[in-house]
Amino acid sequence: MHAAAAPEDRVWDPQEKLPRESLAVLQLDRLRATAGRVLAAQELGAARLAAAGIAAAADIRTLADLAAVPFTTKADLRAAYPFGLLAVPREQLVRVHASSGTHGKPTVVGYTASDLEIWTELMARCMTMAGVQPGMVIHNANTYGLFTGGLGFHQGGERIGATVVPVSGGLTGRQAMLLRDLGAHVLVSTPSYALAIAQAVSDAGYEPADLRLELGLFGGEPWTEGMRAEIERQLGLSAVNFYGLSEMCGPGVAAECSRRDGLHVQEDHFLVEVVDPADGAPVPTGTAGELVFTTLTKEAMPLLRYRTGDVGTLVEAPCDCGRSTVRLTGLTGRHDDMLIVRGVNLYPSQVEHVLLRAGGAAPHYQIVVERPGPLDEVRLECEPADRSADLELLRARLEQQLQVHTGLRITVAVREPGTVPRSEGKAVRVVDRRITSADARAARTGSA
Ligand code: DLL
Repeated sequence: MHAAAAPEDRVWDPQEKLPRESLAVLQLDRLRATAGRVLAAQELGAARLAAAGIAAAADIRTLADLAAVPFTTKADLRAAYPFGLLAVPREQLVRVHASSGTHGKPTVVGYTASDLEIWTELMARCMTMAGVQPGMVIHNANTYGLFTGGLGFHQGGERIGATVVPVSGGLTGRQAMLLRDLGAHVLVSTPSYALAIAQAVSDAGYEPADLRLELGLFGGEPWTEGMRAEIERQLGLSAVNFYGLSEMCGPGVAAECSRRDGLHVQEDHFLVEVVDPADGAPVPTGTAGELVFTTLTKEAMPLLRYRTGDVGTLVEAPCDCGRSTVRLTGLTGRHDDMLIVRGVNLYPSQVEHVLLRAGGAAPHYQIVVERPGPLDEVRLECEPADRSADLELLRARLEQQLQVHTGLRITVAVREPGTVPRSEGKAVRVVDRRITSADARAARTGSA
């Protein structure tokens, strides 16, 4: 057993509770230092600062001055691939990672020794906040490699003084065996891979009670409350949400405390804004919009007002846990994951929500979009929770509830259990065949 101290009372770094006035002073100080580094060594950032009339760090008088600086975008990172946004000589990098990059080249990010140290501390903070304690066994099933989810949690776990098992992703049957044999208290993975592991645990004939799991640290992709409940039920643990992106550091940008009521943003290292994705204008606090981050301590690749494409909402009300940082809620997905089907906006997470609330369906799904004729058609491929279920009834119920909750007619195909593709990392939720079907039509009519 572990020390009796209530995990929710443990804080890794007293700075997490800094009064907001002191936090603002620290942020301004760090923003100026960042601007100084950018002006000296990052051409693109320097041009963006110049566009806002900032020629020297001292020209930044208040945090609000940042609002005049043009955004940095994923396209800027692609154009600078691989090392064009470094603010230090390449030789000072001790590590590179990369974002998953579903379209074309990945986004490469670099770390100086100081960047790695700060990232490790942020992970120790967030993992402590989630309830990880020294001595716990952490089974890390995030992929080790360019993905920040592997090494990020590894570093944080070691820093706390936990025992890290670097299993990485894949060989899912073996994951179940190791979870049991090594007595893991903490599982780290993407939420979708946690379900694949849960399946392997059950296939191996283990019950959750045969495992010692207490906590699951999940992130890297959007997941709904329904998914959280399902993972908690299947694995007998308490599931905690972690958010982050390689461009900032990886995981460690925001995570939930024991209240599980929004993810605390590590604001002494990242300035967060929420803007209207259409025009970039700030939205009122409490309104959903696109998350924009500015790094405050990064040396290798500082980024000013980086547009993440992620949708979220900020909560400023103080949290019972005593941390002073703002919280992030409503992480429903990337703005560009939103499908526009017959003029209606559809996020995969809306479909997940309905699927898991309807009852009777397993938490594995894929959304297929096609354009067989003039109109888009959407099909939800899913599986029954129980082999003996009335599949026709399940299909009809899901179709009816999807229509009510999304306003779209979505056909449902209830497949044989085990046939919907499983992920070993980030799940592919949408298969968009519209482009290829249009290309195919064009090819058939000779107009390609
Ligand atoms: O996914 C970092 C990470 C790893 C975070 C493990 C948490 C846990 P990237 O591969 O660069 O980095 O992908 C970042 O993943 O912009 C979001 O679109 C999405 N994402 C990450 N965490 C969440 C989450 C890592 N908790 C991109 N909820 C981000 C929703 C998330 N989306």
